[in-house]
Amino acid sequence: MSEELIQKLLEGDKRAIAKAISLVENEPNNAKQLIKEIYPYTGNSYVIGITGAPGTGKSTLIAKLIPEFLKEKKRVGVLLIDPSSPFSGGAIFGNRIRMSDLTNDENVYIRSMATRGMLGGVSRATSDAIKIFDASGKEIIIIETVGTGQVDVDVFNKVHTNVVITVPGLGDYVQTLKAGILEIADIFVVNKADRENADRTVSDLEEMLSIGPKKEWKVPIIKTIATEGKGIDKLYYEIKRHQNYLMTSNLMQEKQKKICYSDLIDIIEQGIRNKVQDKVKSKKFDEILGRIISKEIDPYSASEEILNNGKREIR
Ligand SMILES: Nc1nc2c(ncn2[C@@H]2O[C@H](COP(=O)(O)OP(=O)(O)OP(=O)(O)O)[C@@H](O)[C@H]2O)c(=O)[nH]1
Ligand SMILES: [Mg+2]
Repeated sequence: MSEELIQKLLEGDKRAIAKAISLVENEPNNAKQLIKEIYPYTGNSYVIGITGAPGTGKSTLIAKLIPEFLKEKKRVGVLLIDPSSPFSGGAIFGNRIRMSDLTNDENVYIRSMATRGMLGGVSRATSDAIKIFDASGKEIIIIETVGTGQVDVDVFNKVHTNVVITVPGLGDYVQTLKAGILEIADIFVVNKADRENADRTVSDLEEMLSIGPKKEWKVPIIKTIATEGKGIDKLYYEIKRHQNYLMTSNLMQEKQKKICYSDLIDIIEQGIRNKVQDKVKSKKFDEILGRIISKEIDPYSASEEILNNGKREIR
């Protein structure tokens, strides 16, 4: 990316943001250089995760939540991480539709990221996109992800406030995610509260939360009807309250440290994985593979030979 484009990105230019995120999606190596250059300009955003099973109403809810931030003159970036799973193939389209009213607002930037076939890993791309939004001056960043464990984006390691959405009748879903979901939720939303059994879902959640270890932050459970904009004010209030809670304790620094930690580990892991790929593509690898097949060498010794650049491990 040219100096000029970086300058534009820092000024919040939508086209520059779009280019930068495309770089992250398609050319991870060039994106690396970009992130290095913009990193000093990051650190001013508040990041909110909206996680939930497909179709629970995440996009509808986000579309209703954005205006609340706009009222406060905040600039908002939204990243929709579209699952690659076949059963929610229509997600990109649905997400766009639900937010189409907002895309023309100069203070809102909405971007989907398709995870299918992405080079360099979804987790990396997500962290990089957050940095791009951050450097471009978005004070609020909202990340929509499907929390089914299918798309392995541990988004809760990248956000300040994680909102987990469920709907009435998704009891089994909540059950299966039980342990994990309790750990990662800062706020629970029971959306589609116009449906039967919403109160039952709330009390099920309450019960689950009461079993878990007591924490200083009591996870609120909010009922919403996203399609009608009901309960959005409460959700907005709780997000603010959680932000305030982090800010007024030293938890914000802890959170920041956790985010940087997982980011760094992620980058190191990706680097090692790339190195493995390089090794696999080498001629030497093919040759050693042949030797394993013909029993000339066992796979452990072979891997030692590869990792030590041809030398056997000496004991
Ligand atoms: N009855 C009812 N329907 C809702 C509510 N909120 C959203 N929906 C509907 O649920 C469907 C899915 O909504 P989305 O906002 O696309 O859900 P999502 O979680 O973003 O879906 P994916 O991105 O595909 O995972 C749409 O048809 C919405 O109109 C609600 O509170 N009540
Ligand atoms: Mg959606």
